[in-house]
Amino acid sequence: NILIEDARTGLSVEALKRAISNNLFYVQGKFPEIATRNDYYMAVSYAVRDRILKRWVASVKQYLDGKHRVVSYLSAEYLLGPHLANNLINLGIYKETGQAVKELGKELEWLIDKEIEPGLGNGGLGRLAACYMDSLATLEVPAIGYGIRYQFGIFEQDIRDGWQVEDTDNWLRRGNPWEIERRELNYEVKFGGHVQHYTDNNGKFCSNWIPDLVVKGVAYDTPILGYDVNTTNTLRLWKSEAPKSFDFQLFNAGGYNDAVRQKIVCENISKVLYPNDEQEEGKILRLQQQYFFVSCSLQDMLGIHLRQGDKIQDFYKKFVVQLNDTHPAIGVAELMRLLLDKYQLEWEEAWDITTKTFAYTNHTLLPEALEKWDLELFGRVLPRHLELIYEINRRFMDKVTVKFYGDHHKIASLSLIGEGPKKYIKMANLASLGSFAINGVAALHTELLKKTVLKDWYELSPEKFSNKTNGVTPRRWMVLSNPELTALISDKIGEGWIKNLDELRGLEKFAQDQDFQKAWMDVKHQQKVSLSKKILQRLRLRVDADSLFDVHVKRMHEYKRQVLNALHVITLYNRIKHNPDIDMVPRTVIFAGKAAPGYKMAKQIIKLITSIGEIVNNDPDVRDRLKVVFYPNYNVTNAQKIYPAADLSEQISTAGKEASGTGNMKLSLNGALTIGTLDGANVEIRECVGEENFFLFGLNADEVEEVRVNGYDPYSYYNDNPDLKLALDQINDGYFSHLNTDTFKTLVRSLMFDDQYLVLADYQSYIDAQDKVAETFRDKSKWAEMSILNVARMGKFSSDRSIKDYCDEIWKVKPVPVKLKN
Ligand code: 26Y
Repeated sequence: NILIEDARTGLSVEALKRAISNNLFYVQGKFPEIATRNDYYMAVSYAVRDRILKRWVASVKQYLDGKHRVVSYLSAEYLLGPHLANNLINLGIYKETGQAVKELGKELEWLIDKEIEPGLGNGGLGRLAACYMDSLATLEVPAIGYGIRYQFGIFEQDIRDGWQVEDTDNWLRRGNPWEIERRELNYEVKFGGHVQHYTDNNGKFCSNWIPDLVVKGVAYDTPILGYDVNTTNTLRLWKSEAPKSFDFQLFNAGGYNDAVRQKIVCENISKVLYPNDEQEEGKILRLQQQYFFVSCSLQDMLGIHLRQGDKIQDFYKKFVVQLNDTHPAIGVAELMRLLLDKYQLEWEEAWDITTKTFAYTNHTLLPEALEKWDLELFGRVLPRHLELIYEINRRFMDKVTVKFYGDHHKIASLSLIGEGPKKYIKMANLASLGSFAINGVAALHTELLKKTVLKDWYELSPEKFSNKTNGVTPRRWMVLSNPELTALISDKIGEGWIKNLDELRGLEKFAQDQDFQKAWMDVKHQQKVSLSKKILQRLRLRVDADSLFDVHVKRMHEYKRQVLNALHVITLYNRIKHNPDIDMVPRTVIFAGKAAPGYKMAKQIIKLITSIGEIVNNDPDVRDRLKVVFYPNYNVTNAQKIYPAADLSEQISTAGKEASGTGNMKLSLNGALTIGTLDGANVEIRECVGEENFFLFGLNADEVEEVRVNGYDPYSYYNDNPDLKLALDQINDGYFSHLNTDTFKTLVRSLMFDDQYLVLADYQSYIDAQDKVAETFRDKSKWAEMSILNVARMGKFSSDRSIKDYCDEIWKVKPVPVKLKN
């Protein structure tokens, strides 16, 4: 018995080796002589999955049989990153597997690099969902993540002639060993059509939704294993298909072509991730995607609940549903529909259950990112939900009108329906009304939410509001991506920090230790050499690993102010041109990030950066003092290579615009010092690491507001600052674009005459802070000390801490340890 168990799921090198060989032969029908790199990758992954599966089964049994509350995380995006290495770390068999693969004549790293990452998200919000799934499992909290199995994730970015070009992300092309297709687990989702109303035999009002399209959602499960625990939660992603019965009907009626067309319409729903981040588009397909996955997920939860023989009324005791922004907010109306129309509850009871089920996280203050649906369009896709939203709103407005009698402005602002030339549905209001808890993602963000976007909701229900500052998982963002730093830290303070990040504090006492400083900077240097090699390979550009690695990586967006950084680069360049022998700290400025394909300005900013790079990198006067890199296709895989090599982390958004940021945390945890504004979680990072270890600059959120109120005039900053004027004139006159003055025309105009994000207002302050960075970097020992202290004090920013806060204060759930029975 024990022997069999061992052969299949044992963790020794021997057992792993046999498992990999067995997989290669019995699953893939390959033998070493003909097996490809991908075959080996698959074999290792299946061997690892076998070991996760028994933990998964144990977890599911333990908490779906029991009386534990389960956290249900609803998110349209999961930016997971590659699975193999992460699972090896969480299982604790990285070394053993490396050895096993070696004995089979291959290199584990070579296989790990073969994995195509699932890029089922845009940026911060999607990556946060992935970090939270890791922490939920690690903290042994029963949880299920629900989302969409996009056939194409976030596009791949290539740079041609300095411009971004997009390519489709066919991430499933070599198969996906981490998911299990569950054909038997599927639900029907209705779209369009109309609603019939009638009174049944008991005199009860009933509604019958007759759709004009029915889609089937099929579950694909991916196990999410925690670190150093047995707990393995489920990420359940829905794929859309045509229901068999439906095309059959059409087919019988002689409509073969219609049936085929219908099939394509159905499959289109989960076809592709929308690549917009923080820019609402209002596309019908996107609404269909949202409703599709939310409906499948709620049907699934209700099924699980009722199968356990519990009363429908107790649904909220079994599941607490977290809404990752408003993208799944339609769930409020959908749960109402299911409770009313399917389970025949009365309105009050259904509303009571619904509002005890949902909690809502807001991730943005940008007005252009707030979801609104044209009411007419909405009614065409979801006629029954439109009725329900009207009724929810009617009852709500009745109360509000009494409470705020005469305050028409407030009443209009609270309404779920916006009026104007066209009526629209406000998803943030639906989410706020339908949830028992509302949170922002950093202290400043939550305060601003209460004062601006959700002000009226805060005044109506202050008890619903709380802050939950974001965090990141140290497993992926330190242990996996920076094994050298991990070893150095563990050597000093043991391995406890990996699960209890506050223990990093133990590093403080070594901050001035010369030997430790040297070892610390050696690790950093080694990482910079590695990244330099990648840059050479990818871009045929040589960079100096001794230079200051100045890193600005995130989605391209005007509010994130990559342009401000570009202006600094030009300023440094001009200093060299003005004084060719100038003694300055050599820098490598590294940018990376995708622009939404329809976001013209963001694309122009990429072109600006690559154009500056072309001039700077090829100017013999510059020598090795300045290099500009635009690293293409920023994704989780590339981020894991970039963060460890960073000396300086650029977090320079206009104050009040970045809800939290999480790249700021990842870079800092890898030893980079931050240059940043008082925005998002930067405020808290600075508080933790100490103001003396943070390069602060720029206006704060209040001052930004004040400047705007007093009438901001960017042109005067341009006129009054010769360095700034020179830089902008050069861009404008085609200095970086072969004298072509059209290339950056819109960009320069926007900066000089509009400058929504106050780039010009913060320019000088930024330059001064950068000069201070350079001066500090000259003192290697000082820099090392700051970097060590910085890491030592970052414990708060573990996603374990965030998840604990959610568990204690919102979800009211406790860990349920999973034991393996043999
Ligand atoms: C409505 C649609 C176009 C849309 C799609 C994606 C709107 C927003 C998004 C994504 C938003 C996002 O990623 N927000 C980021 O969330 C992070 C996690 O909380 C924050 O750290 C970050 O500041 C915020 O910009």
